[in-house]
Amino acid sequence: MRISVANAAVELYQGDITRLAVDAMVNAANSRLAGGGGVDGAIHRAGGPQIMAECRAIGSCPTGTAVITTAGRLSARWVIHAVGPVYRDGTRGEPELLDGAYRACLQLARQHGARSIAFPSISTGVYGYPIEKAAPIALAAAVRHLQEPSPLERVVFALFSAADYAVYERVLAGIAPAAS
Ligand code: AR6
Repeated sequence: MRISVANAAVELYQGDITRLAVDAMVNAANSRLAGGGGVDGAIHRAGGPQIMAECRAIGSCPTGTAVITTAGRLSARWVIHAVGPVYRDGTRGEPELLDGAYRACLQLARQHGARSIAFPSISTGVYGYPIEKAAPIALAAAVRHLQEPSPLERVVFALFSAADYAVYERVLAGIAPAAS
């Protein structure tokens, strides 16, 4: 699925994010930038050791923010490591922190002149954020960003499972009329 926002597109893709060719690939990292499972493991495996070397040099990244490295062997120029919140009950600032992580990525992409970016569904795996609650935050952050001047022409959300894709599809269909 794809919708237009200003001169850009928001697209949904089902599958492994590391297979995409984009300027900026977002990783769902932890605040120690220590690597891990899920999409973090997949990105470091596919991209090779250069990415972890740069993460070590940066050191850490507070929850709700993001840092940028090069992308090793990936078909990308940069990896943006975003740290989403661990979900507890939704009253511990989780929505603001998740929105902050997406906004930080989009801002870094803008600062670096990226024309395309791919996001995984940050926090909705190991960190337990319910995807029905996370998808509107993710998509709204992208739409808001594209309504302001930005070099981004494509914002792709890579959803690993068909079930996750269906949730994003439903939410995106709901915001499409207001976005275009
Ligand atoms: N491509 C796209 N999406 C993927 C891929 C992939 N290759 N692999 C998994 N996903 P998670 P989090 C989906 O757990 O919840 C790590 O250990 C997955 O199905 O990767 O933010 C970090 O080091 C889910 O929908 O990230 C942190 O410690 C989504 O990506 C912690 O997990 C996010 O799941 C971060 O947890």
